[in-house]
Amino acid sequence: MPDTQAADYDAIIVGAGFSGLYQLHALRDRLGLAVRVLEAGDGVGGTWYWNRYPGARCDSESYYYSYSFSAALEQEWEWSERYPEQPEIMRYLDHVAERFDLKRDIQFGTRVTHAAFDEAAARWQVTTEAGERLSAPFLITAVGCLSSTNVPDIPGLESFRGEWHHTGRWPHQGVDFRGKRVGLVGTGSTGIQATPVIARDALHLTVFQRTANYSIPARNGPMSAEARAEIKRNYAAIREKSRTGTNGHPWDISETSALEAGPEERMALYEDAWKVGGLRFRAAFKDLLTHRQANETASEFIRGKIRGIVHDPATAELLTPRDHGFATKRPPIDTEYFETFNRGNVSLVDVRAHPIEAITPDGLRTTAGEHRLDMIVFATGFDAMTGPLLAMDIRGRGGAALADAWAAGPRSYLGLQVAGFPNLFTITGPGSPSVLCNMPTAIEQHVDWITDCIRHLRDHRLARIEAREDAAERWVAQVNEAAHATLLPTAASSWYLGANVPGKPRVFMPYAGGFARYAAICRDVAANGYEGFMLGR
Ligand code: N01
Repeated sequence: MPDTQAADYDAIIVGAGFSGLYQLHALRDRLGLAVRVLEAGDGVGGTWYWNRYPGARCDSESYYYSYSFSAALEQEWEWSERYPEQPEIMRYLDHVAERFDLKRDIQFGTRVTHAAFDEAAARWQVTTEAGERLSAPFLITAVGCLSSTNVPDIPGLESFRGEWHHTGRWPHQGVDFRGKRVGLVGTGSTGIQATPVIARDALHLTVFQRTANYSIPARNGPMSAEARAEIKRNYAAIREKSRTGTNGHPWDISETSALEAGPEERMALYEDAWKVGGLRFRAAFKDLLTHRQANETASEFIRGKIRGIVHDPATAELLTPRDHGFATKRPPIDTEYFETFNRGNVSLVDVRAHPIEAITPDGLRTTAGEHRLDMIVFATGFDAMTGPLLAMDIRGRGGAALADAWAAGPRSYLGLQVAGFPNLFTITGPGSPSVLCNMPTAIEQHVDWITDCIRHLRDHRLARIEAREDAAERWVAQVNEAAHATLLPTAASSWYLGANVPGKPRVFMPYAGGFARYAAICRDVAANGYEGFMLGR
């Protein structure tokens, strides 16, 4: 490591996606701090910078998958579609970065490899891959929940003669599928978005499915000028609804139980929700995520839709999820996913029944035989929530490693801080609603809380804040309790539980008690003098 003087700042932020950009604006422009953002990519965007795969589009609707902190920004930006495509979100975030003059404090192409808390100086010492050293009293991770890619460890991958890509590290110049036999591994939200788009261009697409998934039609379409104007007139109310709801989305969850509705009424409501499409299908009844039988009515409705869409009964059956309930894993939404299996150039392979054994120079071999491929796309997801944090080798008091503190799964207080790691804040960290929520809503709440907390410390001439071990202990129990009050932990292969990464501890990571309830807890904690934290000089 070069023996150079560390550059000093008031705060260092890691990541320049939705959270890092807003955190920079809040600390620099509201508190007047000297802030440095370190970003591995060559541009802003975070997860959207890396996830450029075909069909990449947001599952939250554009008008609320956006910042609310600036009314002027809300009024001037024009979303073109119901769900924004990856390039449109990139244009939006680039616009935000320019409009608030953020880029001058962002260092691109800079990956953080090490961060250690120097107790004597009460400062974080941060080291980058290039050996650069920076220091600041506060370290804020804005690294996203789904940014550490999970490429399965399949023997023989290095021998493959064709191209292969993970969707979360998609080449900037794009990929040409024309005339190619493409294999796609994975049928989560990403695989379900990519399948119809790849199938349009490829000579042949083979989808390798381990777990069949429910999916709801997105019903994407252009946003009319009238719809845009109406939204802009109502933005304050829309944001208020997002902040006071369960998932940070601006809509109500039905008050009706799926079990109390008669069969005809229930069917009619599901049909209506299917027509509207999108994630709000989940809100059709109040108990879809809390009551098994209620959940089964939604699951069975979607199974019926799959049977109705997919012509070949064997393919339809294989695409039909039976091992988990609807939305117990993060529900995908799609544009003609199931319809794509009616195309002549698409086939489906069951790698649950016949697991993948190896990648060969010419394709992929399962226990049932070899599939010859020119290209492989891994839509195999992420080492979610903890992966990006643990990749940085974070050391707290006494040199203790975050990896050791979290050896049995993540432990935090409010998903904001970890005991033993003073002045480290984790935006949308494990233990917060984060991925169960519309992300910008969750991000803004965290950034505002962190900003207010740092303001409080400065106003009171305090230098440190650290979560107490007993408070973290109680919070971990609350996170567990909230998860087990729902059906969410029942899906065996869910990344919410870390189940998709071999060897990862099975712990339900996000807080499932609802966004509004969580935000109220955070507010109360601050109002009660940062209860559960130790503050010091
Ligand atoms: O990843 P996933 P994703 N052999 O983990 C399979 C967000 N997102 O990238 O279920 C064979 O959900 C795995 O199978 P199984 C959203 O929150 C948002 O799709 O583990 N298969 C599964 O089918 C989402 O939930 C948007 O049995 C293997 C798939 O790969 C999250 O990102 C768009 C395998 C992985 O699914 C992650 O979604 C896209 C193996 N060895 C994503 N390993 C928007 O809103 C894994 N699989 C824009």
